[in-house]
Amino acid sequence: MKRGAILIITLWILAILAILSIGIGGRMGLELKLTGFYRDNTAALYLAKAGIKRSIAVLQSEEHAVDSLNEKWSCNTEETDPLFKDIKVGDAGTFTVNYPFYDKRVFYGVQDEERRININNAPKEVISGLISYLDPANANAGEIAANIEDWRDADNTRPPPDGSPEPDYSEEGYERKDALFDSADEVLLVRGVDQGLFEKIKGYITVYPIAASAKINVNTASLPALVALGFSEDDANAIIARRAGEDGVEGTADDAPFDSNSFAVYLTKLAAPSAAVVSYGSQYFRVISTGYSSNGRARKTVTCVASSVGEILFWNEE
Ligand SMILES: [Ca+2]
Ligand SMILES: [Ca+2]
Repeated sequence: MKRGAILIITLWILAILAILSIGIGGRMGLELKLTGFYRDNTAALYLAKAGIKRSIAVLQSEEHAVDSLNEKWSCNTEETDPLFKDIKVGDAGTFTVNYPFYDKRVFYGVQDEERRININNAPKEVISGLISYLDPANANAGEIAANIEDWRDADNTRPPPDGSPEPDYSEEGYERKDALFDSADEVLLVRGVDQGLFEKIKGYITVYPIAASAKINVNTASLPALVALGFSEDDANAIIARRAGEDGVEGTADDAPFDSNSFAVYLTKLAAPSAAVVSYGSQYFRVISTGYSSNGRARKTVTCVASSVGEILFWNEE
């Protein structure tokens, strides 16, 4: 009788222990899964960061007096000299640094910011020209460009001969910034810029460097950016055709970038403020690097803007 009771108690204890261990086991399984998830994500992030480091190293190794679309930082032909595509890092995984070129090709490399119109410092005629070209039905391009200039400059009156007060934003419920743009979408706060216009121009504008002056590289600028500078569409197309070389394709070995001598004939066609911002090289670059964990479970993209000497101006992880 006593022995039977002990047996039953023992069985109960075993049953309870079994239930407990199943519970702990389940918990451990979840925790292992979470740890694995964390490990894969961390690996992917650091792989993406490795791509940023590689990009900056390539930028630092290059001369930037003349920068063109076929240089190794811009468009890397991975068969001969893989720098940016599916680069293996130990057993952790790979990174790829790439971006879509204007014609939808994928370029393995980074983009210069000087191919875009910098809304922090471009002459207002250039900004107006960009809006007119990308949004031809917009009758207020000149006024919007003036508003953008008012937003970014420190004073509160328009330059002479106008001299009128800059628009005030009390109706919108905020104040005019009177300071440089920190991000491109901040331009949505400027009077006259709505979502529709922003969608049209956002691929062609930058705020980097956040500074009172910057250049536009005619060796990398898009057709809209060249027209914004003041070139006719024909001239802009001729510039692109010339720099593309004999094969007519940009980013290939036969590209023929401009320097100040070969561009002189075009430079004379520009008004003085536009001519003053033309350059043939670039100093700021946008790097989009994606890391992939080796088991294919995680991927992370780091986007950054860096100077040619490795200074970081913008950083985003997702
Ligand atoms: Ca102002
Ligand atoms: Ca070419």
